[in-house]
Amino acid sequence: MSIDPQHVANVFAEMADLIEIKGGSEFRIRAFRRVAQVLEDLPDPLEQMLSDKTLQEIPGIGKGTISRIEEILKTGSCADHQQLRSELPPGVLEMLQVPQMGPKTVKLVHQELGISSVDELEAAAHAGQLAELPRMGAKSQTRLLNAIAAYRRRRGRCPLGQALPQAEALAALLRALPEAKRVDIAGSTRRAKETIGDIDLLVTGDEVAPIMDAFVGAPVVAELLLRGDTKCSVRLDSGLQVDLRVIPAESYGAALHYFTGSQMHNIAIRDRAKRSGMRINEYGVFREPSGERLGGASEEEIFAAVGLPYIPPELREDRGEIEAAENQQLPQLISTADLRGDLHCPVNGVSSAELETLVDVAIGRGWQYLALTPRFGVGGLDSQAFARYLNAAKVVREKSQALRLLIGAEVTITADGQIDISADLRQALDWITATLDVEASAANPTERICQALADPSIDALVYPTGRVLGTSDGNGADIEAVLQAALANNVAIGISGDPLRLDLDASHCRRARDLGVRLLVSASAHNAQTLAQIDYALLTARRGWLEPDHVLNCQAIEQLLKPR
Ligand code: DGT
Ligand code: CA
Ligand code: CA
Repeated sequence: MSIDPQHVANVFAEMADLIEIKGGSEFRIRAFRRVAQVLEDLPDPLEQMLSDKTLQEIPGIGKGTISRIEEILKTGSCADHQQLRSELPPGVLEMLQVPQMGPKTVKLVHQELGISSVDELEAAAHAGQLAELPRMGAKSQTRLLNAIAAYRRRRGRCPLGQALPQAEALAALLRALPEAKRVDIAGSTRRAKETIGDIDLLVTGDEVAPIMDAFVGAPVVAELLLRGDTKCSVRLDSGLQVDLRVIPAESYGAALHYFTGSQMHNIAIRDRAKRSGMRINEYGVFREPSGERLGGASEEEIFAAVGLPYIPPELREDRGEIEAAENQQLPQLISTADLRGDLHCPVNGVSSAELETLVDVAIGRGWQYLALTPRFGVGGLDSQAFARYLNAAKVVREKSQALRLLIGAEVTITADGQIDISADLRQALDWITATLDVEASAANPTERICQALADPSIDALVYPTGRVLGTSDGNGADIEAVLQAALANNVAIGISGDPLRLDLDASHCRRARDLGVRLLVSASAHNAQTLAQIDYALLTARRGWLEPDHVLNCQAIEQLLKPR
């Protein structure tokens, strides 16, 4: 597998949290958090920056840090990390996974009440003990109980953007085997559901044993859960479970269709077959009652047997796709080749070198335009840094012949439904994306967003719900009202490919499509490396039935710029 800087960053962030809970050195806490931040925003691949020694030129990255990073890359952890983990009960770490439980609160409940697990935390909240702690209260106690419930619901499901790379790496490992004739990802991962329970892989090949041996022996496999004649299940280091099935070629299509699901879609297809005197299962299509085999080698044969065209996996939820197929009205789903650029790019680093790298990657994807939208104000660049960005971006724009660079910003919507940006700056920018700052937003999210959307200088609303998968349900705005306001004001709505957001989600994409709201498929990249996240936004758009016509960044640049 490729080197994942995010994992290394997570280890450093966790070490900082652990030190904070134990009450250790402020200096070390800050130092480790800084390293985590640096690793998340690397301008170049980590592997390369280690080998050409550019990593250690970044302030805050010393010799000790480099050797810790190397250790983490080799073993997944480092000695300090292991030591810190051993000093606290494991349940204390788990509490950090609960939304709203930062290290400060975990420390507070651990020290004051001796709470060492999520279960104990829940019991204490029910007993009203938390409300008596400093900085807590009855309200935060209720919020915490909701957060624990949300955590329990989501535990075990992994965001698509984290599961898909793991599925693809395993599929690549299997494809490299001479015995494997065909390998596919199935299940919810193939349907691009926003969270994944487990990964399902399908292989067909001449021999089962060598394929299973290679799978079980993969470096990322932590534990073998089950090994049968045709099925094998493992748990990965990441905690994800993977089911592998080895299928004979003649039933491969039937199995791929069956194990892609969804279950509701399968049931609807089987019922349809039954009505025509056929039986469909994971082994094939059969005439009833004779049992004569009619097909099953390809998925197309399954659909053809029930008189339907091929239905793309992202639509297979029994949410109208079978009727649409029957009426020859399946959407011509958007694909990578339809994208002409990205219009939401909240870059962190804004030096001309970083912007040039980004432009190069965008050109490499065949794009014609790119809107830079660093966050301005709250949680982003201050006026001075923004001025430096404007200068750097102009230099890069001058040089960029192959790609039209739009100089923009991501601005936050204030408590009174305004965007906090001067008239001069509005004039200077080609493109403005707005978002509600979730941290600061409690009251009237719907009104504030809708009011802001009436501002003619806003081109797009990004992170419309503000949700973070597994952490936060978001800003609480009434999304239907927001979509209506976007339609009325001709503002596009972003679909973020940020693996933890996928915001707007697929079902609201479909609603936006039906209303006629324009959408924007975006990587929401913070740097050149994360531009590839656009794939997750694209998959979400496909699950939302979107065609190129519904998506702003499938249009030519002349068609999408508003007059300023
Ligand atoms: P997940 O893993 O929870 O994210 O969702 P899936 O859809 O990947 O579900 P999974 O892994 O349990 O099973 C993969 C597919 O296999 C599922 O989408 C449909 C099919 N399948 C599994 N169990 C049944 C069943 O009892 N009946 C039918 N009709 N299909 C099933
Ligand atoms: Ca699955
Ligand atoms: Ca499964």
